[in-house]
Amino acid sequence: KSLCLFILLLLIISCEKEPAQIIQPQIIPLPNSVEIIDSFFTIDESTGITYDDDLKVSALFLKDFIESGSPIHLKEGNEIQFKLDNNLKPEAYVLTVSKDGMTIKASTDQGAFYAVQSLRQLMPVGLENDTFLENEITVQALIVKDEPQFSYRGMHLDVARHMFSVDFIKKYIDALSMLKINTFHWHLTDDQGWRIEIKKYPKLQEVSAYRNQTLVGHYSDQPHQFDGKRYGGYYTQEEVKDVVQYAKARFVTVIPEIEMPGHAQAAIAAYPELGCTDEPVEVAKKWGVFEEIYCPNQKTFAFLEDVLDEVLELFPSKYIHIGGDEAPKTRWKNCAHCQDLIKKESLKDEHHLQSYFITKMEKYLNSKGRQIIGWDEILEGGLAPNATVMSWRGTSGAVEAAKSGHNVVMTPTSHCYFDYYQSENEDEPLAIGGFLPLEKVYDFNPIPKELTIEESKYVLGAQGNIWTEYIPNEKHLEYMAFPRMLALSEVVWSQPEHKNYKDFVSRLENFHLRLDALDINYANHLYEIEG
Ligand code: TNX
Repeated sequence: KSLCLFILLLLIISCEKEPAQIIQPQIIPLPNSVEIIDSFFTIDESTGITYDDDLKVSALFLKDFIESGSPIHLKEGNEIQFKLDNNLKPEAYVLTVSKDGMTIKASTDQGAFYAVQSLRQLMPVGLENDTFLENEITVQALIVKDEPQFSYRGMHLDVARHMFSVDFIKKYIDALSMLKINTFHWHLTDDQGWRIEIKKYPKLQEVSAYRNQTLVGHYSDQPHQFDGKRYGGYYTQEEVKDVVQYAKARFVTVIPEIEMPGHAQAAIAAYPELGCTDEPVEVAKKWGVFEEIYCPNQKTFAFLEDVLDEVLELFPSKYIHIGGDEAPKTRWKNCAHCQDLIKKESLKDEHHLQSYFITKMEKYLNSKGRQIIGWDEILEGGLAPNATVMSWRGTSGAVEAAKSGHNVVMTPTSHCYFDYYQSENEDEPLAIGGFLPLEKVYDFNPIPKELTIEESKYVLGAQGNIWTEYIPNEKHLEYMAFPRMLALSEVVWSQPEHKNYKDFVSRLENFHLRLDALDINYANHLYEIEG
């Protein structure tokens, strides 16, 4: 018996010593360059970590990832080193793994953080959910040199049509940061709900945050159905601060969106004097575009400045999104005050009045050291002097803005609307319409072809948008976001000449295991690959 045990033991030992196979790295988004070395580094109890103080956040992120995901505890020592290298660009990194150790070089903590996100994908998925029970982690030896293509790499989330918990928002931010997406555009206000606590205006919490009926059904060609319940809620300022801090620790900037002058019915429901008619209105119960928009009067401007004062305290972002989209001018056409203002300011029409409105808010925000960003409708009637345009209705707005020297962020419905259907399967859950399969997202080139090389510098990057009219819960949201968000991460991070859909899909299939470990739902379609 003991002889048998001895032989078994020998077998086990000899198996362990068997040289491991080279593992092709499966990193998403695809790094700029990867050179594989025929060797491995083993992380175990004897492994030590050191870091330059400027790279502390990312070094501790890695330490925590290893320690909370496995039985291993890292010591102090030189096997894993985080070294400052000021020759590298701000978000760039060089990750070197050899048989003796690992070095992460970056000029910023953010760059080093991205090295850690790549490294994480070279380690077993069990580390993601604490199911890795071995005492050794084997990492493929290699050299990764990497930097992003675009500086603005964004994901948006509409919490007005449906609201999501703070814990879920954090989970969403975790996913963004894992994919090296650095901006979270938080769509906080709309006709169907106001979701951020503003202390000076308590009725925003009491009235604007709730609608009386939850609405399901199709956008236009099917009747709406109501379940008759009160729906809503809002994030307290403490919760907002918590989210912003959480994101900052993962190098994600949160840009808040406070919609104006349109998509404002929830606010007007609480404070009718902000509208042009003084008539009471309800928080919207249907999806769509509404005629109740802010009236360009003193009360509105004072209200919006007060709101923004509180918003600026909570969000340190350079950009504040002021919306600007889908603001029908019916009320302004029928309002004596608006018509007087048009005359007094020598404006041509209501579009120019909107431009006057936005420019006024821009001045206010500029005076506080911030920049505005708005949907491409802010081009109509003249763009505010320092505004950045978020181009959603195709790319012509982006072209116009870039040609006149304004920065743009690309979010065209054709490639960036993750509320659209992603397959033609009949059992696909009800969506707003549109069709945006994974491959189309992947093939997106954020630089419109009409721009010269010089003009294309105004394209800061791209963003995926998730409007939630038809996305009532977290699992459904994840299903819409994944895997399209992974394709987008490659659009904004990776060099276009290295992109290859077939290769992406094979890495994606591997990535499914990581999404499973992270308890992230995703659309697992059979992607047809031609050729
Ligand atoms: C248009 S995109 C909107 C949103 C809707 C979305 C649905 C934009 C600036 N406005 O209010 O939710 O379409 O896809």
